Amino acid sequence: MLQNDLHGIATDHGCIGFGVATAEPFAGLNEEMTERKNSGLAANLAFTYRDPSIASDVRRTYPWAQRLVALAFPYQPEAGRSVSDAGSLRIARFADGDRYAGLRKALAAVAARLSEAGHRAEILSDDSRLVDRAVAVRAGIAWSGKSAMALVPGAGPWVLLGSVATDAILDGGDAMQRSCGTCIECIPACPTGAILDDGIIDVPRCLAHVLQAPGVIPVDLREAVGDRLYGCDDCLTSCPPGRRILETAVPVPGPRIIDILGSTDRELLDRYGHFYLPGRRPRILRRNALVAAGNDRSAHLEPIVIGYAGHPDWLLRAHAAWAIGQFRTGVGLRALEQAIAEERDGRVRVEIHRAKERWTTGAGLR
Ligand code: B12
Ligand code: SF4
Ligand code: SF4
Repeated sequence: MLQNDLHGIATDHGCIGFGVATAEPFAGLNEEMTERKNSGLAANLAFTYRDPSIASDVRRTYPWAQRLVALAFPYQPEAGRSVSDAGSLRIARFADGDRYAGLRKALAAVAARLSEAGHRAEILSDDSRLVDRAVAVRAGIAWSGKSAMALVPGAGPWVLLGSVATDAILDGGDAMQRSCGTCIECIPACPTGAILDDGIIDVPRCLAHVLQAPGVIPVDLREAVGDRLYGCDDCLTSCPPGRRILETAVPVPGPRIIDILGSTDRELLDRYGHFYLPGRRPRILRRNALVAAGNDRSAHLEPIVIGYAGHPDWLLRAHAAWAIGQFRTGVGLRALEQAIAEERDGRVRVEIHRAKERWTTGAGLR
């Protein structure tokens, strides 16, 4: 039977979750997303938020859709555990390599089997036209965690999601009835307090967003950025249903801050071109690494950070000024004084003045 074949294909391709959801619109989701957008909770996210009326109703894209075959693909323990070491950076595990590759293959194999049986089949995963977690929960393969993560028994939050829209009338299960119960571990684990309520994330404060958004990183979030280069896993690592699988993952050292700051754009794109980088420009990686350098404060980083005070890109000069202020050394103070004498960009001047204030308001030299 087709349904069993599809399940078998998904399992053979390493999926931990397989389920079928109806293709009805997700009641109330368009309004919910529009409300989050209007209240600022969704920051200025594009993706699904570009048009929530589409993302909440797959038939706006594929009017023939009857079912969504939902898959959950685990990426632990293969992705390893991040380690925090002086002078180095952490990358969220879903982004350290192409973790979607296995899921894409599984979705393609499911779609191929549906086509072979004479049905229409279109793959949707991390696509602006569908909210993947809503599909996974409706298909009965995940429950919705307080962290907003879709949690799958056996892997917790360490799964990537996708589905195949089809006109085949497959049997659907019920939405998963599990819940987080009394657990609240992800809420205090979030470094910026971005988890507001059951499944509601204050996106402007979520570091996964902050580190991929263009422009200036808000000053009040820079210390919370810590040693992150891209993404944030704290609400995943703190989540008990994912702990057992994470314990079997081996520690993976991250890149050195000095290497990121010392690499050319070409080298950064070769290594990290699979990240979401606005405009495909690696400047946000340098920006993030400057903030991490200011948090790290290892002495060997100060000269390269000071070098960035003269960078042609205003965004990098601005974050370099903040980072220099974090080192609080005499060399740094002199670098800021020289920078303010030459700086014409108002956005950078504000940062330099703020960094210099550290000395005049009593923070003093280290
Ligand atoms: C935009 C986006 C982000 C944004 C905003 C995330 C957010 N929580 O709102 C940012 C950049 C911050 C982000 C971060 C991350 N993301 Co992201 N992201 C997306 C994206 C592209 C769209 C999500 C979206 O539109 N959500 C809208 C909100 C409203 O829905 P939701 O919370 O996702 O789903 C629930 C609601 O829809 C609810 N629902 C359904 N109907 C209704 C009706 C009503 C009335 C209500 C109230 C609710 C409701 O049910 C769903 C399940 O609980 C999806 C891919 C996709 N196309 O779906 C990936 C996705 C959600 N991200 C993913 C990942 C891995 C991450 C990170 C872990 C990455 C990292 N390590 O840095 C973090 C986790 C942060 C977090 N705690 O959520 C995975 C999540 C896998 C999983 N197991 O849940 C997805 C599904 C990508 C994928 N295909 O695998 N992400
Ligand atoms: S990804 Fe990080 S910042 Fe965002 S909600 Fe989870 S713990 Fe908080
Ligand atoms: S940490 Fe606890 S409350 Fe948060 S998502 Fe995981 S199980 Fe749910």
